[in-house]
Amino acid sequence: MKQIQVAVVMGSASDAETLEGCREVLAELKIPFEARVLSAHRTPGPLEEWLDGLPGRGTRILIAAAGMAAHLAGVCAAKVALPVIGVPLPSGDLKGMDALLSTAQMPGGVPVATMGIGSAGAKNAALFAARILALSDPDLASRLAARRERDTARVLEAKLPPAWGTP
Ligand code: RP5
Repeated sequence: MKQIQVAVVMGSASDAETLEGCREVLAELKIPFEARVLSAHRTPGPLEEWLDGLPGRGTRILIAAAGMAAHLAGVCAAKVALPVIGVPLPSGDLKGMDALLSTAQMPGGVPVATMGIGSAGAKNAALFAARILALSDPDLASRLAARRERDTARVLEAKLPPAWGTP
């Protein structure tokens, strides 16, 4: 069976677009991952089955992303003893504030590391997972350091429109 280091679960296929930055970072850093659509509310049985199989496949970190009354990350943290990173998504009338509170306000004893709402949170979830994995993987640590250097250079080399004058 394929070994995966990071498992990504989202509550709906409609979440995939917001999670694109997460996928890109995991792929760029060559972190083996798999992604599934499973919902704490709509598919609780299949979610539990999938979670049961993760530790046996080498999974070390779980990223769980959902919108609205987002219980997905919390349910994952309740069921498996892996670090769970939660990403609240901006679907529905409350634009992610509902998901942020549902994901972050966990009862003591069941930790979820909650990122910001939406695409920035999704990207950061993958980078946070990479930082944890890099603690015990020097090759990944080098790839991560190279990515940080590229990100730094991009900011420093960015040009403002001429109306702002030259520094
Ligand atoms: C949540 O409900 C999902 O994570 C999604 O963000 C939101 C809406 O889902 P769909 O109605 O688009 O399937 O459970």
